[in-house]
Amino acid sequence: MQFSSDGSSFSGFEAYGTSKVWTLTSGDALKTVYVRYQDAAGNTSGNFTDTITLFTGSGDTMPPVGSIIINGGTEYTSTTTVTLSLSATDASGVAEMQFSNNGSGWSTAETYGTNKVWTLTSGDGVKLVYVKYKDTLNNWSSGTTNATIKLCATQSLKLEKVEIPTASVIANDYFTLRVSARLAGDAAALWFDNTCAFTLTDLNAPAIGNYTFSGTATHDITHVSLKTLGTQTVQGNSSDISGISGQIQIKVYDVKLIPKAGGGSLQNADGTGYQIPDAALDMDKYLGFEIPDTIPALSSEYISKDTVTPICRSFGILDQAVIPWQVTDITFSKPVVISIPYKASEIGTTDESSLRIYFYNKISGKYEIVSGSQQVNNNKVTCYVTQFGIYRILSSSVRDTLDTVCAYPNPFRLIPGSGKKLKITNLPINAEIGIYGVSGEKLAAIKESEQAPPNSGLIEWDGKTLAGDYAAKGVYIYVVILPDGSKKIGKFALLK
Ligand SMILES: [Ca+2]
Repeated sequence: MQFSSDGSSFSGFEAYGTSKVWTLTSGDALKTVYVRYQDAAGNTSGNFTDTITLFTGSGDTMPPVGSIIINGGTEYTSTTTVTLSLSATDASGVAEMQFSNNGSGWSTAETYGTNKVWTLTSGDGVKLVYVKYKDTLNNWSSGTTNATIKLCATQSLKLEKVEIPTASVIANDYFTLRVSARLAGDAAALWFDNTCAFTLTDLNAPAIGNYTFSGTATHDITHVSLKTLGTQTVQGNSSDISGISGQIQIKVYDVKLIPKAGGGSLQNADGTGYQIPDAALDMDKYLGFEIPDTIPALSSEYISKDTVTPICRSFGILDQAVIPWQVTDITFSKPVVISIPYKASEIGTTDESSLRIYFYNKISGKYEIVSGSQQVNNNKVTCYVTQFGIYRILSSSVRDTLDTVCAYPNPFRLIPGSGKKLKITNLPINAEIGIYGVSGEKLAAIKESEQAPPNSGLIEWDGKTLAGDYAAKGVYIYVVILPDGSKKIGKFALLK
């Protein structure tokens, strides 16, 4: 037989016996002893082994070396229950482990393993978990091995406008937006450590930059402003933990102090605007506009058609002394200009040139088309008015081409006193017509914008000449002329 401490370097063969004094290698550790046997014919066996731990109190004094990972290394946990992943090595083998939340008070030693469910101390913040490992020779590591995780029970963000009124603002006015982390049930969090990003429905407003919370759970963002009329939403989202978010809705008004002398103008980022000439006011006034929360419904207005979504503005004196703010009507001593914008999504397939501004008559409860010429360009409609109140864009029956213009009835039977009129319809904006005899004499000149109601794409002729007499029977020519010079000529017969 022969012996070895490492399985490769063996002692010389000696006579077989049932016991043998053998010297282990030095150093406290788990030791293995190898033996091989040979029969009389010289055949040698494989290795046979046994182990024994050498502990002399000297030798292996090195504690295990190890590591700890909390919840697979994620940055945040929303609960105090976490899973620890453990790893340690030691020359003598790793035997036990202990844990601590503070590095001084330790859990009862337990058999070494690679997983452990552990409870953090309560209260949001950065949490440390410490581990100590012990080898088979009772050498404990020092307990400085630790890992961190952020305990964050925040479920949502709360966004508030600090200044009163909390849900209204004037376009371009600065306000302070308070962002706070909230626990379940909207309770205020005491600690928050996240980066938050903000989005606004008001695409004209300045962007709000990211903010990184690092401990405190409330932050005031100053100098925030909105620009576009209507109810705008500011949304905050945590970039670190998905699902932590919050939003606020703020209604944007616009207003300006307009002096009696000289007048003035205001235009919002959305295109809504007014121009007040000199001396249209009896005194200096804060004139403004808003998108009303409740838009009066359409009843049976004459030749009008609704847009896909209501396009409405309330113009008036803005009273900020009451909450919610009030926009009150005002009458001017001379015409002022108003403009109302529209978006493609608001009008759908409606012919843009048919869009007109209507005034909401609060007494009759009906919309009345604003008389006089109206301009439609650059996605807004502009007209003259003599009072502020609720105005709305509707589609009238005016057309954008001369192709469908027609006169009826044809023949037109003129019966003086009957009230029957020749109608020329499907007219474009600001059309004018002339009616001529076949020899070229002019019988009538009529502007569509001066008809009652105007801006309806319709001109009516009562059969009277410029001299005030009824026209004689015969064939007549009508010529439709547009401001750009384009013309359409048609004929009709007049009977008596
Ligand atoms: Ca050791």
